[in-house]
Order: sequence, then structure tokens, then C-alpha cells
Amino acid sequence: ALTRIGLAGLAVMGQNLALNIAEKGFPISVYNRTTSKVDETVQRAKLEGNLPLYGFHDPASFVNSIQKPRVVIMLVKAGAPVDQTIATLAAHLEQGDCIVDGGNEWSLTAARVSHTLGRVDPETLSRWFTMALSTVTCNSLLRRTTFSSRLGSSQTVSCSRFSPSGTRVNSSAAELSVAAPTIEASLDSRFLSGLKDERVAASKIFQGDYSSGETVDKAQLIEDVRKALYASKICSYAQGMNIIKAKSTEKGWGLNLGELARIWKGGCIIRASFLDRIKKAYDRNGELANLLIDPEFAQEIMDRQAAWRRVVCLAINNGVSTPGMSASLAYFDSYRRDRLPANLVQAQRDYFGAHTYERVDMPGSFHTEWYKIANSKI
Ligand code: 2AM
Repeated sequence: ALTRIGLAGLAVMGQNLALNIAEKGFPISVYNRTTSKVDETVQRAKLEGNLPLYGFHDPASFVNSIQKPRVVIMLVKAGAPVDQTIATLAAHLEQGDCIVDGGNEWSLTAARVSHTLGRVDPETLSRWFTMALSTVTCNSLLRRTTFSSRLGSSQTVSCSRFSPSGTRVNSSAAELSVAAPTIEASLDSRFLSGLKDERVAASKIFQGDYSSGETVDKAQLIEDVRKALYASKICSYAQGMNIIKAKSTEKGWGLNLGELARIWKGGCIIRASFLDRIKKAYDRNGELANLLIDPEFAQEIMDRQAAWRRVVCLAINNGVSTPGMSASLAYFDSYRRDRLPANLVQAQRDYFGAHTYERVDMPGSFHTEWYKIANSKI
């Protein structure tokens, strides 16, 4: 008998997704370049309860074991391996078959691949993406694929994960003009963490006692940190959701963010009850501009902001770096203001380039000979 679906690329994610699909009762064929991983996966399927998973050592028999039109999920290393695997599989696939790239491929490359394969015009591809609810072009912030339509059942199989390539999330955020300072801070922390030798050298230069000498109540501090972490987490998710929303708007995907939070939770290592809260927030208001202003989240932030500020201040006073928490707090403090210091930039632009400025106290466009004022005052 033929299987319902195929999966090529049996590293950790691939093996687990394949087992997940088999466990849901969908017979699946698996293939990997290095055949020992095929055997390993077959062995795991046997041990985990004789799951309907079938291993193949060569691409031809792998492809031929899948019912038509074939769906092959590919989970191989991004870059050249993707091209190579597509070429290997495409040699045996036919018109109407589909490869779902579940890996970390960059969206631009994904577009190029669809072009190379001929198999598919942009509209069809877009239908496929919608059908598979695949948010591949969200640049791996969130990866979720459900195959319910293809499999003709309400059961879904899922795979979601955070990208190891935060870089893509951040460059997407920048391209979409979405502020994502918490996510950026986490990536920057990774970069700094990588500079071990430099940090060892710097630690010798900046030696000293960074302790502020403040006394803190331990129980209070633990409670404060818990609250600060929670408030920061709201900011982090707000930014992530906003990136997805902006991409969805740009591409006309019409993603339902509440639904996204729900399915995200389903197959995710982050089975956070927090995601339920996010879903509820978007259910309350599908057009929510920012999670922060959902009434429930807003209240939670208000309840925690004193603790949040205490923790960040304490960290700063004691020379402890808290990039995520302080970036989140700065995000909140900017977002909640009707007027920001960025107004000053307008005046500076008028100073160096006569770009004119507006005033908060009267309408119109103004220009000032700033150097005259500066000179007269000095
Ligand atoms: P491998 O086990 O044969 O190395 C993550 O590295 C996954 O991508 C693994 O399943 C790995 O297969 C696969 N992969 C990496 N490079 C590949 C390539 N050039 N062709 C096919 N699969 C590759």
C-alpha cells in the first residue's frame, strides 16, 4: 500500500516530525541521504508502538511509495542542500506533486526554487502555502505547517519552531519597519556571547566593584524578577506578532493571528498557556494594533511595571546586563507615550539641512536660523 506523505531529511526535527505524523495515524515514507538515519527512524517508530513509518534508502523507491499527488516534506539544511535534495527528489516526482520546504530556507531562495522547478505559478504556490498554512516566508520566526486539507481530515500534523536564525527575523523586522528591540537584544546577546576572548580581555580593563551596595529583600526580588520577566515576555510576543502581521499585510496573506497563536501552541515546544491568552486577545479584537493595548495585557503590564522598573534599575546600578528586560521596558516606555524625544530630530534636521519643522503649539511649517540663536545665547 502507498503511504500518504513523505519526509526527506531525518535530522532531529525531521525524525520527530515524521514520528509525529505517523503517530497521528498517517502512513509516512521517510528518506535521508545518510541511510543510517533512515534505519534509526524506522527503529524509533517500531519502539514507539509500531507506527506506520516506512524507511527507504534510495530516492526513487521513496518517491514511488507515496500516493499521488505526492506531498514530500523536506527538512534539510538551508542553502545548497535544499537545491540538491530538490534535484534528487524532482528526478522522480511528477506534475502535481508538491515539495513542502519545512526547513529554514530564506524566503527569497524559496521563491527562486519554485521558479526553478517550473511545477508551479505564483498563484498556485500561494494556494499551496495557504493550504498548508505554511508561514515559511515569515522568515522562520514561526514555522507551522498543517496538512489537514491535503490529508482530507480534520486531524492536523504540526511542526513549529523558533528559527536558529534570529538574524532573519531582525532583518524582516527592519524591512517591514516594525520595532522589535527585545528580539534584537536577544540576537545581540548571542553575538556578544560569542566574543569570549574579547570579553575576557575587556573584563581585565573594566575591573572594579560594580556592586551598588543596595540591600534587597530576597523574596521581594524573586517576585519582582518574575513580574519583570512576564512583562518583558508580553513585549517580546507583541513584537513577534507585529512582524508576522506586517508581513501578512504586505503579502496579502490575511493571517488570523489568534488562530496562529492557537496552532502555534499545538505543535510547539512552547506549549505556553500564554499563547491561549494571545489567542483570546486577538479573538477579542482581530485588528489589535499591539498586544500591549489589549485590555487584559495592558492591565497585567500596569500591575507589574513597578517591579519591572525596580529590577532593571537594580541591574543597571549593579552593572548587570539585562538586554531583554531593559529593551522591553524601553519599548513599553516609547509605545505608551503620545510624544517622543524623536521630535527633537526634526529640529536637528532643520538645523543642519533647513528641512523645516512643525510645532506642537501651532500649525504650520517653520524654519529657524539656529546658528544665530546659538551664537546669541553663547
Ligand atoms: P545527512 O544526515 O545525510 O547529513 C540536517 O543536516 C539534515 O540535512 C540531515 O538530514 C542531512 O542529511 C541533510 N543534508 C545536509 N546536507 C545535505 C545534502 N547536501 N543533501 C541532502 N541532504 C543533506
